Amino acid sequence: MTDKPEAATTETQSTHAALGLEPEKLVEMYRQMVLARAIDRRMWVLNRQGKAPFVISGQGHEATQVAAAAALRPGVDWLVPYYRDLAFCIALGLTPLDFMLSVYARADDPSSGGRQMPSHFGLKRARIVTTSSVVATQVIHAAGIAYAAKVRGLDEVAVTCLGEGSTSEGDWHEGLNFAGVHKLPFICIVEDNDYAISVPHRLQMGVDSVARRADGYGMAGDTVDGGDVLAVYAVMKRAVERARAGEGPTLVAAKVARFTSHSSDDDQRRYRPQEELEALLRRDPIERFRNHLQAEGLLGEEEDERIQQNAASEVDQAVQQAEAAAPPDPANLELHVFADGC
Ligand SMILES: Cc1ncc(C[n+]2csc(CCOP(=O)(O)OP(=O)(O)O)c2C)c(N)n1
Ligand SMILES: [Mg+2]
Repeated sequence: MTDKPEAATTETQSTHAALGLEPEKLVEMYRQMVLARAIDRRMWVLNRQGKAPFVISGQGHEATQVAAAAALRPGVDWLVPYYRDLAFCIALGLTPLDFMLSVYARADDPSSGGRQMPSHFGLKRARIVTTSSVVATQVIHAAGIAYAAKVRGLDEVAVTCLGEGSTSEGDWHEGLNFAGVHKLPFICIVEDNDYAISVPHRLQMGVDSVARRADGYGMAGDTVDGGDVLAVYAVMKRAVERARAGEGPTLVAAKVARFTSHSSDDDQRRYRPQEELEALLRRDPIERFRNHLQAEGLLGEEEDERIQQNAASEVDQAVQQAEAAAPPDPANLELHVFADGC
Protein backbone atom coordinates (compact mmCIF):
# COMPACT_ATOMS: atom_id res chain seq x y z
CA MET A 1 0.00 0.00 0.00
CA THR A 2 1.34 3.39 -0.89
CA ASP A 3 -0.76 5.54 1.39
CA LYS A 4 0.58 4.32 4.72
CA PRO A 5 1.98 6.85 7.18
CA GLU A 6 5.40 6.58 8.80
CA ALA A 7 6.34 3.16 10.18
CA ALA A 8 5.62 2.41 13.82
CA THR A 9 8.08 2.43 16.65
CA THR A 10 9.64 -0.89 17.63
CA GLU A 11 7.83 -0.82 20.94
CA THR A 12 4.28 -0.58 19.55
CA GLN A 13 5.04 -3.10 16.82
CA SER A 14 6.19 -5.57 19.42
CA THR A 15 2.83 -5.28 21.19
CA HIS A 16 0.79 -6.83 18.40
CA ALA A 17 3.73 -8.93 17.24
CA ALA A 18 4.08 -10.36 20.74
CA LEU A 19 0.42 -11.29 20.63
CA GLY A 20 0.92 -13.04 17.30
CA LEU A 21 -1.33 -10.62 15.40
CA GLU A 22 -0.22 -9.78 11.86
CA PRO A 23 -0.78 -6.21 10.62
CA GLU A 24 -3.27 -7.54 8.02
CA LYS A 25 -5.29 -9.15 10.78
CA LEU A 26 -5.42 -5.87 12.72
CA VAL A 27 -6.74 -4.02 9.68
CA GLU A 28 -9.26 -6.81 9.12
CA MET A 29 -10.45 -6.42 12.72
CA TYR A 30 -10.80 -2.68 12.16
CA ARG A 31 -12.82 -3.40 8.99
CA GLN A 32 -15.14 -5.67 10.96
CA MET A 33 -15.71 -2.93 13.54
CA VAL A 34 -16.46 -0.34 10.85
CA LEU A 35 -18.85 -2.70 9.08
CA ALA A 36 -20.69 -3.57 12.29
CA ARG A 37 -21.08 0.12 13.12
CA ALA A 38 -22.40 0.90 9.63
CA ILE A 39 -24.98 -1.89 9.88
CA ASP A 40 -25.95 -0.82 13.38
CA ARG A 41 -26.46 2.81 12.41
CA ARG A 42 -28.55 1.80 9.43
CA MET A 43 -30.88 -0.31 11.51
CA TRP A 44 -31.74 2.77 13.60
CA VAL A 45 -32.58 4.63 10.39
CA LEU A 46 -34.79 1.72 9.34
CA ASN A 47 -36.45 1.88 12.74
CA ARG A 48 -37.19 5.59 12.36
CA GLN A 49 -38.50 4.92 8.85
CA GLY A 50 -40.97 2.46 10.32
CA LYS A 51 -39.33 -0.50 8.56
CA ALA A 52 -37.82 -2.15 11.65
CA PRO A 53 -40.23 -2.19 14.58
CA PHE A 54 -37.57 -2.85 17.23
CA VAL A 55 -33.79 -2.51 17.19
CA ILE A 56 -31.06 -2.97 19.79
CA SER A 57 -27.51 -1.89 19.36
CA GLY A 58 -23.88 -2.93 19.84
CA GLN A 59 -22.41 0.53 19.29
CA GLY A 60 -19.54 1.07 21.72
CA HIS A 61 -18.97 -2.67 22.31
CA GLU A 62 -17.18 -3.42 19.03
CA ALA A 63 -13.57 -3.59 20.25
CA THR A 64 -14.34 -6.26 22.81
CA GLN A 65 -16.30 -8.31 20.32
CA VAL A 66 -13.91 -8.37 17.37
CA ALA A 67 -10.94 -8.97 19.67
CA ALA A 68 -12.72 -11.90 21.32
CA ALA A 69 -13.67 -13.35 17.93
CA ALA A 70 -10.06 -13.10 16.77
CA ALA A 71 -9.00 -15.44 19.57
CA LEU A 72 -11.43 -18.17 18.42
CA ARG A 73 -11.47 -20.63 15.54
CA PRO A 74 -14.58 -19.80 13.50
CA GLY A 75 -16.72 -22.85 12.78
CA VAL A 76 -14.94 -24.92 15.47
CA ASP A 77 -15.47 -22.98 18.68
CA TRP A 78 -18.96 -21.97 19.77
CA LEU A 79 -20.52 -18.60 20.47
CA VAL A 80 -23.71 -18.30 22.46
CA PRO A 81 -24.12 -14.56 22.10
CA TYR A 82 -26.44 -11.87 23.37
CA TYR A 83 -28.29 -9.13 21.56
CA ARG A 84 -25.41 -6.62 21.44
CA ASP A 85 -22.99 -9.04 19.71
CA LEU A 86 -23.37 -7.83 16.13
CA ALA A 87 -19.63 -7.15 15.67
CA PHE A 88 -18.79 -10.52 17.26
CA CYS A 89 -21.08 -12.31 14.81
CA ILE A 90 -19.82 -10.28 11.83
CA ALA A 91 -16.27 -11.27 12.78
CA LEU A 92 -17.30 -14.93 12.87
CA GLY A 93 -18.96 -14.80 9.44
CA LEU A 94 -22.43 -13.24 9.67
CA THR A 95 -22.92 -11.12 6.55
CA PRO A 96 -24.74 -7.77 6.32
CA LEU A 97 -27.41 -9.55 4.27
CA ASP A 98 -27.82 -12.29 6.90
CA PHE A 99 -28.43 -9.57 9.46
CA MET A 100 -30.75 -7.41 7.36
CA LEU A 101 -32.87 -10.48 6.58
CA SER A 102 -33.51 -10.71 10.31
CA VAL A 103 -34.25 -6.99 10.64
CA TYR A 104 -36.90 -7.37 7.91
CA ALA A 105 -38.07 -10.73 9.35
CA ARG A 106 -37.62 -12.49 6.00
CA ALA A 107 -37.93 -16.23 5.33
CA ASP A 108 -34.21 -16.63 4.58
CA ASP A 109 -33.08 -15.03 7.84
CA PRO A 110 -30.50 -17.59 9.08
CA SER A 111 -31.22 -16.86 12.75
CA SER A 112 -34.81 -17.99 12.81
CA GLY A 113 -36.46 -17.62 9.40
CA GLY A 114 -37.91 -14.29 10.52
CA ARG A 115 -39.38 -15.59 13.78
CA GLN A 116 -37.05 -13.98 16.32
CA MET A 117 -36.58 -10.28 16.94
CA PRO A 118 -33.53 -8.80 15.21
CA SER A 119 -30.21 -9.24 17.06
CA HIS A 120 -31.17 -12.67 18.36
CA PHE A 121 -28.26 -14.01 16.37
CA GLY A 122 -27.96 -17.55 15.18
CA LEU A 123 -25.79 -18.91 12.37
CA LYS A 124 -25.34 -22.65 12.07
CA ARG A 125 -22.32 -22.53 9.74
CA ALA A 126 -20.43 -20.34 12.23
CA ARG A 127 -21.52 -22.27 15.34
CA ILE A 128 -23.40 -19.25 16.64
CA VAL A 129 -26.25 -20.59 18.75
CA THR A 130 -29.53 -18.71 18.73
CA THR A 131 -30.67 -17.50 22.12
CA SER A 132 -33.76 -16.50 24.02
CA SER A 133 -34.75 -12.95 24.94
CA VAL A 134 -34.76 -14.09 28.56
CA VAL A 135 -31.40 -12.78 29.71
CA ALA A 136 -28.69 -15.17 31.01
CA THR A 137 -30.34 -18.36 29.76
CA GLN A 138 -27.55 -18.56 27.18
CA VAL A 139 -24.98 -19.08 29.94
CA ILE A 140 -26.45 -22.47 30.75
CA HIS A 141 -26.52 -23.45 27.09
CA ALA A 142 -22.86 -22.50 26.70
CA ALA A 143 -21.89 -24.47 29.81
CA GLY A 144 -23.74 -27.47 28.36
CA ILE A 145 -21.93 -27.14 25.04
CA ALA A 146 -18.59 -26.92 26.84
CA TYR A 147 -19.50 -29.98 28.90
CA ALA A 148 -20.36 -31.93 25.74
CA ALA A 149 -17.01 -30.94 24.21
CA LYS A 150 -15.20 -32.18 27.31
CA VAL A 151 -17.12 -35.46 27.53
CA ARG A 152 -16.55 -36.14 23.83
CA GLY A 153 -12.89 -35.18 24.02
CA LEU A 154 -13.30 -32.46 21.39
CA ASP A 155 -10.92 -29.53 21.16
CA GLU A 156 -13.71 -26.93 21.19
CA VAL A 157 -14.28 -23.87 23.34
CA ALA A 158 -17.69 -22.39 24.20
CA VAL A 159 -17.92 -18.63 24.66
CA THR A 160 -20.96 -16.79 25.92
CA CYS A 161 -21.64 -13.10 26.42
CA LEU A 162 -24.08 -11.09 28.48
CA GLY A 163 -24.43 -7.71 30.12
CA GLU A 164 -23.42 -6.91 33.70
CA GLY A 165 -27.05 -6.52 34.77
CA SER A 166 -27.83 -10.04 33.61
CA THR A 167 -25.29 -11.45 36.05
CA SER A 168 -27.92 -10.88 38.73
CA GLU A 169 -29.86 -13.80 37.25
CA GLY A 170 -29.69 -17.26 38.83
CA ASP A 171 -28.92 -18.80 35.43
CA TRP A 172 -25.60 -16.99 35.37
CA HIS A 173 -24.63 -18.42 38.75
CA GLU A 174 -25.71 -21.93 37.75
CA GLY A 175 -23.81 -21.83 34.47
CA LEU A 176 -20.61 -20.50 36.01
CA ASN A 177 -20.76 -22.85 38.96
CA PHE A 178 -21.20 -25.84 36.65
CA ALA A 179 -18.31 -24.68 34.45
CA GLY A 180 -16.08 -24.25 37.52
CA VAL A 181 -16.97 -27.64 39.00
CA HIS A 182 -16.23 -29.50 35.76
CA LYS A 183 -13.29 -27.30 34.66
CA LEU A 184 -14.94 -26.76 31.29
CA PRO A 185 -13.52 -25.13 28.15
CA PHE A 186 -15.86 -22.21 28.76
CA ILE A 187 -15.41 -18.44 28.65
CA CYS A 188 -18.00 -15.96 29.86
CA ILE A 189 -17.57 -12.38 28.67
CA VAL A 190 -19.53 -9.81 30.62
CA GLU A 191 -19.87 -6.71 28.45
CA ASP A 192 -20.16 -4.20 31.28
CA ASN A 193 -21.63 -1.00 29.84
CA ASP A 194 -22.63 0.42 33.24
CA TYR A 195 -26.35 0.09 32.65
CA ALA A 196 -29.09 -2.50 32.58
CA ILE A 197 -31.66 -0.46 30.69
CA SER A 198 -31.81 2.43 33.23
CA VAL A 199 -30.29 0.68 36.27
CA PRO A 200 -26.64 1.68 36.83
CA HIS A 201 -23.86 -0.74 37.75
CA ARG A 202 -23.65 0.59 41.34
CA LEU A 203 -27.24 -0.49 41.98
CA GLN A 204 -26.70 -3.88 40.35
CA MET A 205 -23.75 -5.20 42.38
CA GLY A 206 -21.53 -4.27 45.29
CA VAL A 207 -18.26 -4.83 43.41
CA ASP A 208 -16.56 -2.65 40.82
CA SER A 209 -16.00 -5.60 38.51
CA VAL A 210 -18.03 -8.76 38.29
CA ALA A 211 -14.79 -10.62 37.50
CA ARG A 212 -13.99 -10.42 41.21
CA ARG A 213 -16.52 -13.21 41.65
CA ALA A 214 -14.50 -15.63 39.50
CA ASP A 215 -12.64 -17.01 42.48
CA GLY A 216 -15.94 -18.06 44.02
CA TYR A 217 -16.63 -20.25 41.00
CA GLY A 218 -13.15 -21.74 40.88
CA MET A 219 -12.24 -20.04 37.65
CA ALA A 220 -9.82 -17.42 36.38
CA GLY A 221 -11.11 -13.86 36.22
CA ASP A 222 -9.94 -10.82 34.27
CA THR A 223 -11.14 -7.24 34.11
CA VAL A 224 -10.18 -5.48 30.92
CA ASP A 225 -10.67 -2.13 29.20
CA GLY A 226 -13.20 -3.27 26.62
CA GLY A 227 -12.42 -0.34 24.35
CA ASP A 228 -8.86 -1.57 23.83
CA VAL A 229 -8.69 -4.18 21.07
CA LEU A 230 -5.22 -5.46 21.93
CA ALA A 231 -5.90 -5.65 25.67
CA VAL A 232 -9.07 -7.71 25.10
CA TYR A 233 -7.29 -9.95 22.61
CA ALA A 234 -4.48 -10.60 25.13
CA VAL A 235 -6.99 -11.59 27.81
CA MET A 236 -9.00 -13.76 25.43
CA LYS A 237 -5.92 -15.45 24.00
CA ARG A 238 -4.91 -16.52 27.50
CA ALA A 239 -8.46 -17.66 28.29
CA VAL A 240 -8.66 -19.75 25.12
CA GLU A 241 -5.24 -21.30 25.79
CA ARG A 242 -6.38 -22.14 29.31
CA ALA A 243 -9.57 -23.75 27.99
CA ARG A 244 -7.73 -25.79 25.33
CA ALA A 245 -5.16 -26.96 27.86
CA GLY A 246 -7.92 -28.40 30.07
CA GLU A 247 -7.23 -25.81 32.77
CA GLY A 248 -10.83 -24.68 32.99
CA PRO A 249 -13.05 -21.67 32.46
CA THR A 250 -12.48 -17.91 32.52
CA LEU A 251 -14.71 -15.00 33.42
CA VAL A 252 -13.87 -11.80 31.57
CA ALA A 253 -15.37 -8.44 32.55
CA ALA A 254 -14.92 -6.01 29.68
CA LYS A 255 -15.67 -2.38 30.52
CA VAL A 256 -17.43 -0.93 27.49
CA ALA A 257 -19.59 2.08 26.61
CA ARG A 258 -23.23 1.90 25.58
CA PHE A 259 -23.61 4.63 22.98
CA THR A 260 -27.30 4.28 22.26
CA SER A 261 -30.35 3.96 24.43
CA HIS A 262 -30.94 0.42 25.64
CA SER A 263 -33.12 -0.20 22.60
CA SER A 264 -35.41 1.68 20.26
CA ASP A 265 -38.04 1.55 23.03
CA ASP A 266 -36.38 3.91 25.52
CA ASP A 267 -34.61 7.27 25.65
CA GLN A 268 -31.42 7.31 27.72
CA ARG A 269 -31.53 11.10 28.06
CA ARG A 270 -34.25 10.48 30.64
CA TYR A 271 -31.93 8.57 33.00
CA ARG A 272 -28.31 9.44 32.14
CA PRO A 273 -26.86 12.86 32.97
CA GLN A 274 -25.90 15.07 30.05
CA GLU A 275 -22.19 15.12 31.06
CA GLU A 276 -22.12 11.35 31.05
CA LEU A 277 -23.60 11.18 27.56
CA GLU A 278 -21.07 13.74 26.33
CA ALA A 279 -18.20 11.76 27.91
CA LEU A 280 -19.26 8.72 25.86
CA LEU A 281 -18.15 10.51 22.71
CA ARG A 282 -14.56 10.27 23.95
CA ARG A 283 -14.83 6.49 24.35
CA ASP A 284 -15.40 5.45 20.74
CA PRO A 285 -13.50 2.16 20.31
CA ILE A 286 -13.42 2.50 16.52
CA GLU A 287 -11.85 5.94 16.61
CA ARG A 288 -9.41 4.69 19.22
CA PHE A 289 -8.35 1.68 17.16
CA ARG A 290 -8.09 3.81 14.02
CA ASN A 291 -5.78 6.24 15.84
CA HIS A 292 -3.74 3.33 17.12
CA LEU A 293 -3.36 1.74 13.68
CA GLN A 294 -2.50 5.08 12.12
CA ALA A 295 0.07 5.85 14.80
CA GLU A 296 1.64 2.46 14.16
CA GLY A 297 1.77 3.06 10.43
CA LEU A 298 -0.65 0.22 9.67
CA LEU A 299 -3.57 2.17 8.24
CA GLY A 300 -3.37 5.01 5.75
CA GLU A 301 -6.05 7.63 5.06
CA GLU A 302 -6.91 6.15 1.66
CA GLU A 303 -7.26 2.64 2.96
CA ASP A 304 -9.45 3.89 5.79
CA GLU A 305 -11.60 5.75 3.28
CA ARG A 306 -11.91 2.55 1.20
CA ILE A 307 -12.95 0.55 4.25
CA GLN A 308 -15.62 3.12 5.15
CA GLN A 309 -16.98 3.28 1.60
CA ASN A 310 -17.05 -0.49 1.17
CA ALA A 311 -18.93 -0.84 4.45
CA ALA A 312 -21.50 1.75 3.35
CA SER A 313 -22.10 0.08 -0.01
CA GLU A 314 -22.26 -3.42 1.51
CA VAL A 315 -24.97 -2.16 3.86
CA ASP A 316 -26.88 -0.43 1.02
CA GLN A 317 -26.85 -3.62 -0.98
CA ALA A 318 -27.92 -5.77 1.98
CA VAL A 319 -30.84 -3.45 2.75
CA GLN A 320 -32.04 -3.55 -0.87
CA GLN A 321 -31.79 -7.32 -1.05
CA ALA A 322 -33.47 -7.88 2.30
CA GLU A 323 -36.28 -5.48 1.45
CA ALA A 324 -36.94 -7.40 -1.76
CA ALA A 325 -36.70 -10.84 -0.10
CA ALA A 326 -39.74 -13.03 0.53
CA PRO A 327 -41.50 -13.06 3.90
CA PRO A 328 -41.99 -16.35 5.76
CA ASP A 329 -44.83 -18.58 4.55
CA PRO A 330 -47.82 -18.07 6.90
CA ALA A 331 -48.48 -21.83 6.61
CA ASN A 332 -45.27 -22.35 8.68
CA LEU A 333 -46.44 -20.13 11.49
CA GLU A 334 -46.38 -22.89 14.09
CA LEU A 335 -43.03 -24.38 13.07
CA HIS A 336 -40.79 -24.69 16.17
CA VAL A 337 -43.61 -23.36 18.35
CA PHE A 338 -45.49 -26.59 19.03
CA ALA A 339 -44.03 -30.11 19.03
CA ASP A 340 -46.35 -31.09 16.17
CA GLY A 341 -45.97 -27.75 14.35
CA CYS A 342 -46.01 -28.17 10.59
C1 LIG B 1 -34.97 -12.62 32.84
C2 LIG B 1 -35.20 -11.30 32.17
N1 LIG B 1 -35.50 -10.23 32.92
C3 LIG B 1 -35.69 -9.02 32.35
C4 LIG B 1 -35.60 -8.88 31.00
C5 LIG B 1 -35.80 -7.52 30.34
N2 LIG B 1 -34.49 -7.01 29.97
C6 LIG B 1 -34.00 -7.16 28.71
S1 LIG B 1 -32.46 -6.54 28.55
C7 LIG B 1 -32.43 -6.04 30.15
C8 LIG B 1 -31.23 -5.33 30.70
C9 LIG B 1 -29.99 -6.12 30.62
O1 LIG B 1 -28.91 -5.32 31.01
P1 LIG B 1 -27.45 -5.86 30.91
O2 LIG B 1 -27.41 -7.28 31.31
O3 LIG B 1 -26.55 -4.94 31.63
O4 LIG B 1 -27.15 -5.86 29.34
P2 LIG B 1 -27.06 -4.60 28.38
O5 LIG B 1 -28.41 -4.49 27.73
O6 LIG B 1 -26.71 -3.42 29.19
O7 LIG B 1 -26.00 -4.92 27.40
C10 LIG B 1 -33.61 -6.36 30.80
C11 LIG B 1 -33.89 -6.05 32.22
C12 LIG B 1 -35.31 -10.03 30.24
N3 LIG B 1 -35.20 -9.97 28.90
N4 LIG B 1 -35.09 -11.23 30.83
MG1 LIG C 1 -25.38 -3.43 30.83
